[in-house]
Amino acid sequence: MHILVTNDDGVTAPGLAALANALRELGLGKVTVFAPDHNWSVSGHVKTLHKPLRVRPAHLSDGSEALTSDGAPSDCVALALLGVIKEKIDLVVSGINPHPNLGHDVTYSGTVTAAMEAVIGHVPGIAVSMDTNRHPDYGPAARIGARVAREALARGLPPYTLLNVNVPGLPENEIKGARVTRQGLSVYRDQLVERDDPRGQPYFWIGGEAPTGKEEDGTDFAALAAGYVSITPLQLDLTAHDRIAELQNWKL
Ligand SMILES: [Mn+2]
Repeated sequence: MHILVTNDDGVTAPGLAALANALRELGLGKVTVFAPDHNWSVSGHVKTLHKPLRVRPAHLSDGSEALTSDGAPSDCVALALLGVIKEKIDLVVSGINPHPNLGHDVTYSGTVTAAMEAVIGHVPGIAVSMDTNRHPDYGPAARIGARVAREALARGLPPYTLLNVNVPGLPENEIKGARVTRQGLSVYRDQLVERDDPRGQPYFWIGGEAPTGKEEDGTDFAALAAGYVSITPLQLDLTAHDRIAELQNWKL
């Protein structure tokens, strides 16, 4: 098996090295790391079509070898699957992001959209995030991510389906287990900051408090709040299927 590891925090981020090492330690097969050359957090699902992309060798925070590019996380995955990496790729794992990706975060997240790009390329994708504000050690999330990867390789994933894994910020012996969840509802607390630049022209900055979420039963938010790993199967079909019949009655 051949696993591609990427992230959205850049090739030198410690969560990337932790994830790659945990996957290697599990002995699932060859692990190749190809990640952006700078931080693309909250960059969304990017496809760079209007400028060339460069690929060059790089090193992870632990000194091990990787590839990097000036493209987005999803560009790195696309480049790899399109042939920059010659060997067939069986699984893409993205992370470990140092902050959770829950609820509506998923389309903003470079970590999750890298896994989305994998499934567009017909390769299973897994995104792994954890709450390092509460617990800075990537070890538990790395080992959990590797175990999810092992299961995904053994059992396969349906087409166009990815797994969004979030690990609570707790020591490993305090994590209660894993729950399979649905996407919850994010509560963003963004506030507009308006200032003047040095030439007196106004600029705007999206500020405000960190987002929270509704901890309804069965959701990713509830699992994490209760000390469980959250594993949400996501699909790229965003259709609101139960609204189709109603819309068909509109006078269009
Ligand atoms: Mn990030």
